[in-house]
Amino acid sequence: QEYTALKVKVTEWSQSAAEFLKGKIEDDANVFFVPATLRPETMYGQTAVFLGPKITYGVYKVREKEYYVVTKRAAWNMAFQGIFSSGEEFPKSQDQLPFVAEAPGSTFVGTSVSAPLSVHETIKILPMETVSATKGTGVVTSVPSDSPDDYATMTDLAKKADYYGIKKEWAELEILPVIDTPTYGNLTAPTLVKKLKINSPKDAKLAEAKDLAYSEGFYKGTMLVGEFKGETVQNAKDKVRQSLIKSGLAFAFADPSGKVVSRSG
Ligand code: ZZB
Repeated sequence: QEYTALKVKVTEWSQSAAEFLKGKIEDDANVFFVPATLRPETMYGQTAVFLGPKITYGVYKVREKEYYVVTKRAAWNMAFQGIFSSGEEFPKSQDQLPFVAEAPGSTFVGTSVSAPLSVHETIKILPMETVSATKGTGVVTSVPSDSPDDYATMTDLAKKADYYGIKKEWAELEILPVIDTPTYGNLTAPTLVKKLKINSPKDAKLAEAKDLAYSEGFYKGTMLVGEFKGETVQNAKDKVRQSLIKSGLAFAFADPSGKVVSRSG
């Protein structure tokens, strides 16, 4: 599975993350959460970055004063793809990774980050219970306009903010239309979630909603924002990806053990 790995930069740590990282990285270092996405053309609509609250994330040193936060499994895959310039190029074991520290996702919740292309200047790290530890990087960028899972999770987070230990407004950023489609309009995910009467992030119908959103968006979608506004998603997808990679805001990342089925991505 070939993903686009996006460099989402930390602008302000949550209190628990700041305490945890104290003395472990330089004060002037750049730290990035790195979500893996199959939908680079939707990055304009990012409203949060999700971590599994109970999943363990590592902080890895990429080069001088630059760190990535991902699962150990993803760091191991990155090492073999030559993404780290520090550490062993072909590590023989996981202890040769350029590892600095590790903590559960919950430690980072509330951290402010700046996500490439997002219309929102900064967004928050938020918890998502359905993140898979064994897919991509374990970091997921939230695009509630076009991802039914993300819309269902954002809705739930806003509804039960106290329970999740977050501020309600962190989960209530404006949802901007990114892609227009003939069947579901310009907010595909909210439309599908309502149509299929999905009311929980764990609803089994989300799998169907995701399949419908993927194919409608890819085969029939048109860009409503950004550099390739007016173009079909089929045309714009790779252009957005290449533009992000060229500007150093993203890189190609393969997940060798991911599903092999092609998903129009
Ligand atoms: C942004 C985005 C925007 C995504 C969208 C989807 C959609 P798949 O299809 O099952 O292979 N993702 C990535 N890693 C994880 C993880 N560890 N746990 C849970 N979800 C994860 O999954 C690929 C998509 O699932 C990725 O693309 C990512 O969300 C999420 F508008 O990135 B996507 C209709 C989907 N729309």
